[in-house]
Amino acid sequence: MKSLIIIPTYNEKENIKKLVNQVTELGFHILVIDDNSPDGTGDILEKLKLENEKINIMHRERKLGLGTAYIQGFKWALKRDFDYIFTMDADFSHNPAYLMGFLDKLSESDLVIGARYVKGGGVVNWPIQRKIISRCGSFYARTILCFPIKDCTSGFMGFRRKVLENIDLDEIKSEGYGFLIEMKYRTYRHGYKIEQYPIIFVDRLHGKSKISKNIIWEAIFLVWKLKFRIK
Ligand SMILES: Nc1nc2c(ncn2[C@@H]2O[C@H](COP(=O)(O)OP(=O)(O)OP(=O)(O)O)[C@@H](O)[C@H]2O)c(=O)[nH]1
Ligand SMILES: [Mg+2]
Repeated sequence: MKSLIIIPTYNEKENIKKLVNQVTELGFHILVIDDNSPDGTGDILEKLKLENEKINIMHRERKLGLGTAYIQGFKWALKRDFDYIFTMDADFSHNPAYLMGFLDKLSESDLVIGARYVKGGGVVNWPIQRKIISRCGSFYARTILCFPIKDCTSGFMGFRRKVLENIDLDEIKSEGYGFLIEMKYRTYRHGYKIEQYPIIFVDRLHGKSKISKNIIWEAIFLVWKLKFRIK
């Protein structure tokens, strides 16, 4: 069984080397999708790749967003022989140590979600406002879409290949949090088995957050679109 970890990056020079080393040492292949980071993340990756054959890099011309990065990454993985495909942030909010547990759960489920808002999960170092927005966002999406997912905006996920083969990736146009909700909802509507795996999410120690207010608004409207469009 072969697994690929897809990691989108934009200005992650403080994190990328350590992260890539930790993930590949666990035996995983990695695809980093870098949007021409002005801080030179792409160059650091090219150097690392010379010594590590598990590293793959996709360079994009400019900052094109998390959603399109993942869609391109999924398509790249499906052209190759990967059985399990994971999504993960580069900023160590998603601890690579959980990947083995995800993999274990994927033997009996189709999607594993690293979930903060289940028993055993949690968030460390976020200000109270951010905690409230995130929890309310998940509650809002779960209620409107009537689906039993506790952490709808988690970006730490593991998919069985067949899920990505059967979701129409070209139909997905959402970004940021909207994209993360949409992937979970489409997987659920297809009837796939979803496992919520408790994780402790730690706020980034290095580098800056790239999320914007627009992305929160987009997610608020998207939930209604998904409710009426996806049967
Ligand atoms: N390729 C690419 N990667 C991106 C883009 N925007 C964000 N990322 C990466 O996506 C991941 C998540 O972005 P973050 O800024 O950490 O977003 P977040 O985790 O919601 O916000 P923080 O909690 O503040 O870190 C990180 O690995 C970023 O480097 C983008 O436009 N293109
Ligand atoms: Mg982050």
